Amino acid sequence: MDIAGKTAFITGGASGIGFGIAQRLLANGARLVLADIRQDHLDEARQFFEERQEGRNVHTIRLDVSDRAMMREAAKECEAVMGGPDILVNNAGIDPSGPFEQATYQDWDYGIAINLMGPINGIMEFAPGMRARGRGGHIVNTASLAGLTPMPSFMAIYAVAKAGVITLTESIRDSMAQDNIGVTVLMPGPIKSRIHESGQNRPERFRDGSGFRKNEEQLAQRVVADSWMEPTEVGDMIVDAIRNNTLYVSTHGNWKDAVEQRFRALMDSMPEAKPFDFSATLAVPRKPD
Ligand code: NAI
Ligand code: GGE
Repeated sequence: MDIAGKTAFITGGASGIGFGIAQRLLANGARLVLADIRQDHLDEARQFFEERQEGRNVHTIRLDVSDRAMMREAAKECEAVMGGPDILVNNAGIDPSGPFEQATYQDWDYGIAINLMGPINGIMEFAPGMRARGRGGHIVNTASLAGLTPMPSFMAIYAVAKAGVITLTESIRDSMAQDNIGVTVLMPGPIKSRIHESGQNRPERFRDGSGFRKNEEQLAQRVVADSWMEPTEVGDMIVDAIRNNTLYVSTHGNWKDAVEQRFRALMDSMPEAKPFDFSATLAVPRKPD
């Protein structure tokens, strides 16, 4: 699809990867709605675009992607102010990692609510409008290479959510294609961002009873490495993926061997197929009364 003249709604669009995608979509002629839980990030992003005389092409909305009512209101506001969206980027996410033995239900609920249910909520609230407008479009979901690569228990909650985002994107592809809406799942390696501030972004209702408080404080001290990729470089990859309706976008080849090993072991575990018409057995009523 063409990007010029289209509206893009980007969750977590005021920092890091989302902000990099925002900059490159704007540079290619899109109008932006940036939705973010952090008002300070939104104010900073707004100022960035105003300084470049692009303020009229950027609208900001405070949103927690785990709040379905807020997501519904954000969809209405986007349509009213900027039209569309034609492009939905479900990118907002946090790092909910910590010693697995210390994880509580609060940590699981938090990690899944933001990193997996966030994209699901985005699709549930935005896809019907995108379909109804009949203009086609594109949906980008930010997962991670951590959703494909075998991960340590420290990252279990994150990896579960990101594997879900990959499967979510793959499994809605045919349905969205019926309405000329393409899908992309982004699987980044290390990118310069403020993901180490995740502790500040944990919604109030997920705070009490977390086992990861110490870990969040340690994470907050981590410094961004020069070797990590620039978010605008990721933005350029997403511009190409939207134009060409590319399903998978990986930013780094560094975990290829680990992913290959995983899939080789999976293939090796599968016996030779015996003739069996599975779809025919699904089609017949199983319990006649
Ligand atoms: P970031 O922290 O710089 O940007 C994320 C933005 O999302 C922030 O502005 C934050 O305020 C916002 N946000 C957090 N929780 C939110 C919520 N509940 N509702 C709405 N907005 C919320 O971090 P980064 O790294 O740019 O993260 C973006 C996505 O990229 C995440 O899904 C992350 O898991 C993913 N990712 C990041 C990688 C990296 O190396 N930075 C690598 C692979 C994936
Ligand atoms: C840069 O910060 C992070 C983070 O705090 C959590 C997760 C990630 C980045 C990413 O999603 C990736 C790194 O690119 O996750 C991994 C983390 C550790 C080892 C391997 C990873 O992915 C293959």
